[in-house]
Amino acid sequence: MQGNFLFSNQPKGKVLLLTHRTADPDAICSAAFLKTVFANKTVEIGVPDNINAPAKHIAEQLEIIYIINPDLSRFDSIVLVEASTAEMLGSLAGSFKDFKGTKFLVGHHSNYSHAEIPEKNKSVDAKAVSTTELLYRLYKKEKYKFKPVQASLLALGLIADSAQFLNATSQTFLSMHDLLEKSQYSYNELLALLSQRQDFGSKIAGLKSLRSLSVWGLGGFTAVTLSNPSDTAILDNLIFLGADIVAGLTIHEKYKQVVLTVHAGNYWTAQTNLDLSKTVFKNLAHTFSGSFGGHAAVGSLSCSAQ
Ligand SMILES: [Mn+2]
Repeated sequence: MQGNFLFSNQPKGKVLLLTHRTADPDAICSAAFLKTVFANKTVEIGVPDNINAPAKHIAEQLEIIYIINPDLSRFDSIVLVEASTAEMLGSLAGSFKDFKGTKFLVGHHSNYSHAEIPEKNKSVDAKAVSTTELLYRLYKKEKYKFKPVQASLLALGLIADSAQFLNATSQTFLSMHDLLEKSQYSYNELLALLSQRQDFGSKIAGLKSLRSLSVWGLGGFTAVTLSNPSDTAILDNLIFLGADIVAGLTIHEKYKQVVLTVHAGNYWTAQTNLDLSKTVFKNLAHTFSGSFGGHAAVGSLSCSAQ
């Protein structure tokens, strides 16, 4: 775990907690938790471009207010929440690069490309299953007294990013035990908060993306490929259905970007002992001049397309 600005060097002035593009439950819950612990007068949550269906549902239920594509120049400090590369900031990448205030970063991905952010302004741990787990551990160490809603936010990110404990470590269960005791919700109720309430259009898009699905038996592993999955939750669902490894290729016409996302199940990670992000995607990013992100069980590669 690197330098911990959360206690020693807190962001000053008006603070923006900025998630990655298409914010997911871990990103939105981490930002919402941080909003409750920062003492600054103005702390807002910003989301580049759009938010995914489960994160939107949580925000509605827990009354988390966020701004899509906020004006960055209104703020003195920006804390990136899980936005590990410039590409992950979508249409805000340019204005973040030009931002003159102080920049911070918190997250659990294994690779970060924001070289301009000093180490003392980063709080990252690739061993944490979710950013909320990282925040839980840090605040627990400081003997912080979690309020029920804070415990719920941290638990939600943890359940979501561990794919409902598919990628859990023994630490995840210890964290979850404590968070569940402190949360105002039961485990069932937390799962219901995470369940997607998709609109009609997204449901059709999600189901249609399964038409491109191919199944392969590769070296004793079940592998699934599909193109343009509407949401990365689909990849996790396919692991539940028996895939050991799932690859989705998404083409963002608007941003002229191609994104390859691979999710691996426990069987694949245990058998290969590979960290998808560090060992596979790092090399791919080098070969294709792209940027990579993720962690042991999730890898993503983003490249500019002509
Ligand atoms: Mn995460």
